[in-house]
Amino acid sequence: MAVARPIRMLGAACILLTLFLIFNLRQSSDQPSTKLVNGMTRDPLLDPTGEPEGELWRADEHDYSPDSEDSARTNAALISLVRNEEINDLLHTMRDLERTWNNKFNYPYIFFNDVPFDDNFKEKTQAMTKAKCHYELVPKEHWDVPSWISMDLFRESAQMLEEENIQYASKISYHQMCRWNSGLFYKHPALEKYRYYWRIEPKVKFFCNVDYDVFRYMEDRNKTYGFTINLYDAPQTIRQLWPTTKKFLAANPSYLNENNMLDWITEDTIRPEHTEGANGYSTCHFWSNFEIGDMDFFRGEQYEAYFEHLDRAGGFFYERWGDAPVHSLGIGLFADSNNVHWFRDIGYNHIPYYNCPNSPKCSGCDAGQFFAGADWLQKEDCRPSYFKHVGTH
Ligand SMILES: Nc1nc2c(ncn2[C@@H]2O[C@H](COP(=O)(O)OP(=O)(O)OP(=O)(O)O)[C@@H](O)[C@H]2O)c(=O)[nH]1
Ligand SMILES: [Mg+2]
Repeated sequence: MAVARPIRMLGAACILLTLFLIFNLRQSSDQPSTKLVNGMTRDPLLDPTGEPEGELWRADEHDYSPDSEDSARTNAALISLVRNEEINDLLHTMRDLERTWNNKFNYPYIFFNDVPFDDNFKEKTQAMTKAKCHYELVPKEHWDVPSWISMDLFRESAQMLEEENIQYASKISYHQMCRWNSGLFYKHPALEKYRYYWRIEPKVKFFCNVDYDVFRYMEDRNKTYGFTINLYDAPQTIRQLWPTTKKFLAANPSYLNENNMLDWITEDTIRPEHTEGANGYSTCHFWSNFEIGDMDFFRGEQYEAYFEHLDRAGGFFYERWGDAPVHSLGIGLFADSNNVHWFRDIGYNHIPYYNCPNSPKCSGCDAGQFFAGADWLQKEDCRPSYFKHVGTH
């Protein structure tokens, strides 16, 4: 059967258009983007990046051997809440971290789980490092849904969030994980003797050789918290977090640090719909799958009372409050912003975002790359607001 010429032309045009779209889609997902968004005029990650200034502790100048009784390590550990099934993804993380940093410093790893670790997990993780690995069960009273939470209300709220396409809304363990990371991990007896932690997750990547002891850096400079990536959150998951926080602040005005980050927390011009959706909170947060922190801060009066207040309010279950916005609000309100540090020199990726500095010590990422994947991810970058209101330190 003959096909009319205009139809043939139309068919050919459709094929060409499809090929064009596929080509463009591939280009946008293959190529890292360094576009400037959200009011940023230049990305400091493109500036040549070296080590922080001042004295640094190095493995060739001090004793960092794994079994030394009298090593230069400070009281710090690498920690991860992880499942047995995630062993292979965790090994990738460990391989990267060992290669770029810990094979020099040999800080211990402490793994946490709500069920016992199996032998396979223990053997394979210990085989990745000269440092000591410890395997800990999360106490039941830290993991169980608290008695004041109504499961009926949880199911109803989760259903509503599901309808808004909020990932993991009905997955109770996700809520438990967020709550544990928010206010319980540092209460685990295995962490009692430690002050600093570096949190790692399965399947994250590290790109840059770091040749100084980052825990000693935290201690020597009196740093409270270190991050790599600064992001917007989904407002639907934290609608009541800021109103609940404001009530806490009204009842405890003296807890607010004089040098707080309120301007960053309440910024409302860059993505006004986010600030509005979260009832006054910009949703900007430190992405907590990477964090290096001082547990003395979290164990302190202000943060402890704040967590207790949030926990009682129920938003870890009735909404989907993440540990990232909760830590970020705690740090942003009660810590001195001079003591928060952007580890720009630690090249890092948790899908889909990156922190990739311009440094000969890095390989495997492109300087300034913020995301890999669809273009819209770029606007999730909250660093422009952070740099403006807090700084690039
Ligand atoms: N043991 C244990 N670990 C968990 C559980 N839920 C989450 N985790 C760990 O907690 C961390 C965060 O969980 P993820 O599922 O990666 O959460 P996420 O990063 O928000 O989500 P993704 O973007 O899918 O990675 C990871 O290290 C997980 O291995 C759990 O129920 N039990
Ligand atoms: Mg994750």
